[in-house]
Amino acid sequence: MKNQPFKTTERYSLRIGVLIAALLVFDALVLGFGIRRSNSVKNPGDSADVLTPAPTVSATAAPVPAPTEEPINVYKSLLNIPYDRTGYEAANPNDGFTSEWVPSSEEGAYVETANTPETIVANVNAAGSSVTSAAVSRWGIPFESGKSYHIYLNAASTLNRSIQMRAYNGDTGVSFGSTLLSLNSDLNYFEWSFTVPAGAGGYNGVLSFDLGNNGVTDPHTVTIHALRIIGQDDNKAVRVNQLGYLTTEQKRCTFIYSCGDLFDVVNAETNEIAYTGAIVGRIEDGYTAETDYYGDFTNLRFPGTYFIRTQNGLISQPFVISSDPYSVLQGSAIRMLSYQRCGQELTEWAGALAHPACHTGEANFYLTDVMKDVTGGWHDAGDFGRYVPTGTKAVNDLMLAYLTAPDEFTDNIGSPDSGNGIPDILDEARYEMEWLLKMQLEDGSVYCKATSAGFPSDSTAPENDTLPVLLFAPDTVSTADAAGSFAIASMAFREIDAAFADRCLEAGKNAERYLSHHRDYKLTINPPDVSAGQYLDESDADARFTCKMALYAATGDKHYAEDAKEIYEEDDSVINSVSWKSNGIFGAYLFLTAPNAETDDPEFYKEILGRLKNAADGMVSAAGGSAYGVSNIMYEWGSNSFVCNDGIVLAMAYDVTGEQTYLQTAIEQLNYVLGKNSLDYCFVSGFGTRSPKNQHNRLTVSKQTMMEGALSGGPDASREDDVMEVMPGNTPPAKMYKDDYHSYSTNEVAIYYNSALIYLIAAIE
Ligand code: 9MR
Ligand code: 9MR
Ligand code: ZN
Repeated sequence: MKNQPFKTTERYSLRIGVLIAALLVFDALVLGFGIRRSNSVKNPGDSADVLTPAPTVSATAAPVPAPTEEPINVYKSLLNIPYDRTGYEAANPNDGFTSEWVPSSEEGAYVETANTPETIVANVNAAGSSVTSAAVSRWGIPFESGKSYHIYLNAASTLNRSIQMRAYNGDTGVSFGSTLLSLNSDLNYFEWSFTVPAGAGGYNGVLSFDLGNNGVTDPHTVTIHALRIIGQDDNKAVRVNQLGYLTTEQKRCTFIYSCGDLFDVVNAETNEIAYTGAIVGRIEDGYTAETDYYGDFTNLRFPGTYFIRTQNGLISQPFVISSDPYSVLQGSAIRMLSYQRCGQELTEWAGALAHPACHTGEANFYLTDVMKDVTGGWHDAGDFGRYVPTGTKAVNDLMLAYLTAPDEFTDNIGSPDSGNGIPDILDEARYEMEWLLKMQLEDGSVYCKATSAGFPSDSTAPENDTLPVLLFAPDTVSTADAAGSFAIASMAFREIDAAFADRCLEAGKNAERYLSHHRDYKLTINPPDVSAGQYLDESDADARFTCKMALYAATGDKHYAEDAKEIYEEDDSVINSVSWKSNGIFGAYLFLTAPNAETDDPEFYKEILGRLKNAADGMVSAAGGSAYGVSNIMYEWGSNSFVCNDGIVLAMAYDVTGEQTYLQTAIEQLNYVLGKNSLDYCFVSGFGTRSPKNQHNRLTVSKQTMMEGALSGGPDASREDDVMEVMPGNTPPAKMYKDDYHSYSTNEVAIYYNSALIYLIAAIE
């Protein structure tokens, strides 16, 4: 006998023992390779016509298959989890397959199971007194009132017998129907449908195979193979990146409760099953209050549009597998910054968001007579403020993204400067840099922000905002932040515009000189009569460190690196993360990628490399403990930006070390914001199947339209606006989000949220 189990000519002579042996052989053969199903293997849920020669059961008995029929539809699904699980297993001791098909015995019966994800193997050792004395059943299947369900399976028994298949409500016991299957030692195909009566359904449905005494009492083995329960096609219990996955990289989905023993990746166009994997890794996730599982389909590398469907029929949003799933998003995310431009007319390119130039007058240095032109730059977020700590973070993300992956950026994203021969990402960065240069004083210091004294009403259009723009006092935080950006700009623009690069470098050196004469931390905060936004950064050490490292990278002048070393030796926590608050990792990365750093100071180089790896390792381990592979555990204001910022750190660690785990974990961070999260939400407006439409942004509210490509702040458990105040008391942290423009603590847009997303995409693609 050949070890090809599913050949037509042999199908009726195939004995169960051989089948199992063959499955194991095939398992071993495919382990480590993706399984692409042949065209002849159809998804039973959608292509019942190709399931010939299915010996279908009517209510009572299985018809005998006609001998002329095509190959029996034995589902060739196999346990296949061939991915590198390093880094996940350590943090997740529950990883691994647990069958949810459990045996039960009473009235003298005794049944045991030995299941794999694709096959239920039940040894009926004692049959008891009736057919229901022994059973293998699955609880917790959503069988909803009025809906029809279709069961597909192959089954066999070592002794000829009939078994009973039965569906019922596990809470009330109300039956939805039953059918008998006549089994023999051949693996035969069956299908059965039932409809849940009105009012009888529920989420704790049960499908049971009754294996007790039905005339046969000798010990025997019943095998149920390739079982699928279809009929939940509107029940989204599987979370995916709604944009899609890169062909060559890790691909994972999360199941928000127990959805069966296996999942299929279904081709959305042909309805064929392209891949089958096991559902593994049960985890109690405190942030979502879910019991989650995950699936891995990394080895499916055929481009296409797919969705996930589990053994119990629960599905995901559609997604693509492609070598280029994020480039449209990338362009749109950059264009979002163009929409945020202040002091410039937004012309036709901006569509419904077009508006005359705003905030064009001179700004007044608060409580003085000084007037200054600081027009330009981006509106920070949903307000019109322009803040140095966040403007610098945003522009750094853009310039570093460009420096890391210059070839990825085009000049045709449809932003105002497209087609000028310069990559649009640099045009956008320059718009902010020109503003930042205006924010600098002669002594090198930098005003901390240009805002009105309070926020205008939510529906104020930018061009109609008449509140005077005020400048607030320079401080060391903003000066150090700006110095870093000036130095980075001198590198990013070097080849495109050397004169501009020189201007930026001079500004950076000037700011750095100011800082060396002002060594004490100083932060400007809102005076009592000012209620504008503010960014309360409690330390300037990270910014000072990064400014020195950026100048070192830009000039090669060793004394900057020596200064940075001094700052680091005084407080090594400067290397920690990237955000508007803390940007030491930018400094570390600039040092580690500077041409001579390793030879200039090998010891220090090692030290800094170790710090960066430490930070990234912490994120990898946190991600391993998350059902969504997400490292962030702070569901606070701007949480989606924390996720992207972690992705940046991981991507930088990958860039410097080449360690795959860092890249994989970075990808998981992107997956999270694009839909693989508990809310089944792609947090970028205009992308994915479910995404925000009512973001907090005065521009979109005033124009009564939406803006594409903007990342929402995301869940914030601290209830910091009226909408969140009234969220139900038991809402878990990761679900504290609402697509409501009044929810500025969860649904506001911001330049530094988007920029982090832009960097992350650039680093991954
Ligand atoms: O629109 C403002 C937003 O940009 C800020 O993030 C937020 C917190 O500073 O404040 C928003 O403005 C609100 C103000 O603080 C209180 N009145 C309602 C305003 C918006 O609805
Ligand atoms: O991101 C800021 C958050 O950490 C603060 O808790 C919040 C309240 O002050 O302000 C956030 O920043 C907002 C800023 O004040 C004004 N522009 C929009 C910012 C993002 O919502
Ligand atoms: Zn403006």
